[in-house]
Amino acid sequence: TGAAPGPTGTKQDGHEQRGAAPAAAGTVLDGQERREAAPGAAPGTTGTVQDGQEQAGSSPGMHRVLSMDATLAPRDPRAPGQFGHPVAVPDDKQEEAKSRWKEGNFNAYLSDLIPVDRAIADTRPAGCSEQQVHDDLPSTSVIMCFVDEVWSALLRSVHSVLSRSPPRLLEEIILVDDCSSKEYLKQQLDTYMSRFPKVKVLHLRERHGLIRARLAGAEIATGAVLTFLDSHVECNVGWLEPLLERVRLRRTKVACPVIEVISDRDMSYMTVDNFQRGIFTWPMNFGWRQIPQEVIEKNNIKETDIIRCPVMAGGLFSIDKKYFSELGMYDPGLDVWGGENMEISFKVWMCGGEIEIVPCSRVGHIFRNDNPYSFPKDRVRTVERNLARVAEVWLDEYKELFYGHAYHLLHSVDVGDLSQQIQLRQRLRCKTFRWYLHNVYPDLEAPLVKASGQLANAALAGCIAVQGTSLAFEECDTKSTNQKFNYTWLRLVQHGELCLAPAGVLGAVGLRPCQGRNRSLAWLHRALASVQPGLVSDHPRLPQPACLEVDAAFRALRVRGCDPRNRHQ
Ligand code: UD2
Ligand code: MN
Repeated sequence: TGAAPGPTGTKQDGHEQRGAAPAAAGTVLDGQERREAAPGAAPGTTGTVQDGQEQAGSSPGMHRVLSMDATLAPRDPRAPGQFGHPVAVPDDKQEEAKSRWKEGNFNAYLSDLIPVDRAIADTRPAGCSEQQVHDDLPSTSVIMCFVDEVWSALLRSVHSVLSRSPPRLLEEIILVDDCSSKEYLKQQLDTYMSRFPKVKVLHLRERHGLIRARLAGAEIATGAVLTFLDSHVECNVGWLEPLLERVRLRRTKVACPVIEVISDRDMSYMTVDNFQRGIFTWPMNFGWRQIPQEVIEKNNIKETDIIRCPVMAGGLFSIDKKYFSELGMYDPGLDVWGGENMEISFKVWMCGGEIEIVPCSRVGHIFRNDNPYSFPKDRVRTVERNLARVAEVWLDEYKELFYGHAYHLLHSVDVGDLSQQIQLRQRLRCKTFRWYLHNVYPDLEAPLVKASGQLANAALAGCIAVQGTSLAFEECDTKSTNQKFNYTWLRLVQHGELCLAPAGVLGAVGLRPCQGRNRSLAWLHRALASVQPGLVSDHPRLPQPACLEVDAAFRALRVRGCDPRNRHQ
C-alpha cells in the first residue's frame, strides 16, 4: 500500500465519519412500547468483543434503572429543538448564524435558541429500561473541562446531567475552566451555577490543555467514581446508572456511553449505528468500527450487550477514582489535546483493566470539524508529540509501525522526559503490547516487518545477495536465503543483523550492523520512473535524491543521483 497519511492533516479522531441517523420523531413516546416489546431475559455470552451481562429478574438489592427524566414533560414543548428535533435558521438570521459559527465551530446561534433543558428522544435499545442495577452503586463526580465553550452548550451539558442523573449518585459536577478568555465564562458562570449546590467551578489561571485540566478536576473530586464529559454534550435518559453498574461490578472496568451525534448544523439529536467498537489505525488514528454481522450472529450479540473496545474515543467515561490514580491518571506530559485516549486505553488494558461501551448509556456530543480554540503551540506538532510519547511508553517494538506510518516524526520529534511513565509501567507490571494485540485487538494488522523478499533489478535480470559480510549481484534464485531481505517500518533493508548501507563518500554500498533509528541506514521505497519502485537512500550527507544502482560493468552496488531513465537503478 502507499504511504498512509501521518497524524498530520486529518483530525486525530475519526469522529466525523461516524454513521448517524436521525432519531425517529416521537421516539420519546414510542420508547414505552419498544420497551414492552423487549424479549425476556437471556444470558449474555462471553466473547472477544462482548462481555457477559447478568440479566436480572427482581433480585434483592437491585432496582430497575431509573429513568430520571425531568424533561419528559418539558416546560415548553413547542420550543425550537425540543425533543431533539432539527432547527432551521430563519432567513433573516442567516448572516448572524454564519458569523457566529466560529464561536464553537458549530451553530452557536441555534444552540442559543433552543432550551438549555430540552428533552431528547430516549434512544436506548429495547430492554435497557428494564435492566436492573444495584441499589448500592458508587457515587460519581462529573468532571467537565472547557475552554471558551459556547454559553448555551455548556449550560445544556450541565442541565442534562442535573436532570437525568439520580441525585444520590451525583456527588458533584466540577466545571474546570481551562483559562477561557470569554468574559461570560467568569463571573457570570459562577453566578449562574451558584444556584446549583452540586456544581463547582474551578478557574485555572493558566491554560492547562484538556489533559491536565481533567487532572486538576480529578484532584478536587470527592466521588468514588470519576465521570469525564466534554462541555457540549447532552446526557440521555438513564445514562448514569449503567455506567456505574459496570464500575461496581469490577473496579477496573472503564465504562463509556454510546456517543450519539448532536448535529453541528441543526442541533438535532441523532442516534448512531449499534455494535460499534472504538479502534485505531496506524499511526494511532482513532476510529469506530462496526462489529461484522457474522460475528454478531455467531455470538448472538444483542443490542444491549456490553462491547469491549481496544480504545476509547476519549471524552466520555466513568472510572473508579482510586483505580485512575493507581494508573497514574494521564501522563501529565501530554499537551492540550489528543493522544490521551490512546494512553489511557493501552494503560487500562495492559495493566489489568477493561474498556467497555455500555449500550444502555447514551450521551449526545457535538462533533466539530475543527478545534474552535487555539493551540499554544502548533496544533499538528502538539498532537504528534503526544502520540509519540504514547508510542515510546506503551508500544514496545510495535512503535516502529507508528513511526513507519509517520516517518517524518522519527528524527524530528522531541518527546521530552519519559522516565516517570516508563517507571510507572514497570511498577504496575503491565503486559506487553504484543499481549494487547493478541488478546484485545487481534484484528489490527501489525506485522513487525513491512515487506520481505528479493531485491531485483529487472533490466539486468539479477538480484542482490549477501556473501559473508559483503554484497553481490547475481542471478535471482527464490530459494536462496542469501537473497532474502526484510524491509522494516523504520525503512531498513535488513538481512539478519546486517543492513544495506551507503558506505562513504564514493557512493559504494555495503553491509553495516543494523541500528533501529539511523537515517544513514534508511531507504525510501519510491517509484522514480514509471517502471518499478527503487530504493532512495535517506542518508543525510548524500546529495538527494540518491538511488541504489547496479554498476553493470562490475556487478557492484552503489548510490548515484536518481535518474528516471537509468534502468540500472
Ligand atoms: C475527542 C474527545 C475529547 C478528547 C479528544 C482527544 C469525545 C467525544 N471527545 O475530541 O474528549 O479525548 O478527542 O484529546 O470523545 N478543552 C480544554 N482545554 C483545551 C482543549 C480542550 O478544556 O486546551 C476541552 C474542550 O472545551 C472540550 C474537551 O476539552 O470540552 C474536549 O475537547 P474537544 O471537544 O475539542 O475534543 P473532541 O470532541 O474533538
Ligand atoms: Mn468534544
